[in-house]
Amino acid sequence: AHGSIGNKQRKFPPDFIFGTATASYQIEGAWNEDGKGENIWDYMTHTNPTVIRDSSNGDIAADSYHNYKRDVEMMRELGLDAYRFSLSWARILPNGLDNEINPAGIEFYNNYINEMLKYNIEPMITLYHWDLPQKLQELGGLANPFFTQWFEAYARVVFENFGDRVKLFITFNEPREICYQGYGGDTKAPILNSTAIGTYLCAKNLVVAHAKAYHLYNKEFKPTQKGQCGITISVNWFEALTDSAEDLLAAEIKRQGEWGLYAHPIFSTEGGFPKEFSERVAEKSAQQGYSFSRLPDFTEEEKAFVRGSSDFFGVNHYTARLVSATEYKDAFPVPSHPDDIGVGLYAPEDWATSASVWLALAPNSIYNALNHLKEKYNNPVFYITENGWSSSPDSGLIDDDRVTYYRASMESLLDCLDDGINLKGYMAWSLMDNFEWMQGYQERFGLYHVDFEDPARTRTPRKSAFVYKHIIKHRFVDYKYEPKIMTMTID
Ligand code: PNW
Repeated sequence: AHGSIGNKQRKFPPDFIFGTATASYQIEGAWNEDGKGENIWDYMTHTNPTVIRDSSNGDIAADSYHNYKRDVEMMRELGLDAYRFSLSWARILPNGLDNEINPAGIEFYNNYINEMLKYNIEPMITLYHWDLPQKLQELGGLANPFFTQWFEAYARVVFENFGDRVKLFITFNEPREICYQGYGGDTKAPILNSTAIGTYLCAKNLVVAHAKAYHLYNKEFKPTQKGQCGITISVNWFEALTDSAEDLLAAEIKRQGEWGLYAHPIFSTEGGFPKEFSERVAEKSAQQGYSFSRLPDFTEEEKAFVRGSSDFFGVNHYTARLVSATEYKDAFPVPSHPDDIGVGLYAPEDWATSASVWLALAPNSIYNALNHLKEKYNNPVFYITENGWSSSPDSGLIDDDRVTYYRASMESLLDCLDDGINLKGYMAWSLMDNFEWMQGYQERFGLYHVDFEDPARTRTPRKSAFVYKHIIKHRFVDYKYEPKIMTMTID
């Protein structure tokens, strides 16, 4: 269904929201200024710098703490309807708990929000994009069941201070990356490497914490503030390599184990962790000599509390894989989360590759993922809250591969809209180059290039910025459009 159907040019409806996304630790810098507390990324990069590919950190990053007006100017240049960004928990609550609120942190976000609103740019706030206050990590972080209380207390401070002007709240960014990479593995802070246990404790506490924040908003704030509160889950598309029953089941188990763990408790009608995956972990746990399943249970009360606790489904979507039941599965340590899933993955060679090993351009994968979620969870309101392409630091401003990727994404979005998927908006990752976690500054996702050698952190639009701007303005994908003189203006 790609391209225009017949002669009819496919257009985005006027109320479709286009934006870009960023995250606090990746852009803000000012890691110890004006009363901000230490978070797990500050702690990890300072105590263990070599875990980052170029031994860098987010101490300064894109220095958005001091450049926020320039950030908003870039949003205006692009003609954005919305901007998704995250709050640094430790900038607001230096020790993580609400007995001590940092007024300078509140002021910074007020300034950022007010600057956006001045130009009709709708702020979309993520409460948690991976930068947990270090004090709370020392108590176990998301593996401690009291995390749910700490998060609720933080959420209250956020709704109280910003909810009069901010109408779109996202509790968590990417539970899978938090739990699987940070608690299960060593590819995100706090690098706990507790694959068989930590991943699942985190998963359960995270969805309950999300639901607590949701219910708090719903009961105490929504009646007057009238906004929406949801969650963002990374949903890459996983499709069976062949039509064999084994491969079809493998693909379903992969989907359940990757994002179903977080989506099913919240968006399904039955609630709780996904059935086949839960049974598999319970069985393996028994074989492995545990007297309990490594995947915790929900009580019926918890299930009911979590079920339906989201006003929308935020999807971060980047790529896809083909899934096979037989290949590679014995390569994983036992017990481990990848062994619990136990499948092989392929990316066909004709999918264009980016600067990130995990990111290839898969055909129509936004549509494939959303169409699956629509069927499974009864067509909730969707936002694509991230989608983007990486290039190497020296790749310059003419980013034709990124332009190709974004145009393909736009066609996929239009397929979603044609098919009645309840998709309301799209946030490109990212507004500008930033600290790409374990990859440091070696993978760039920005529509704007950032010069990290320059103390001013000068931002310069790439070709993709002009193309995205053109799409937002004209509401369709114009393949004839070629920005010639790359001078940015505010229209
Ligand atoms: C996202 N995958 O993470 C994060 O939310 C951003 O902070 C990050 O900068 C961006 O993607 C680019 O990496 C993901 O394996 C990382 O498919 C990996 C995947 C998905 C999302």
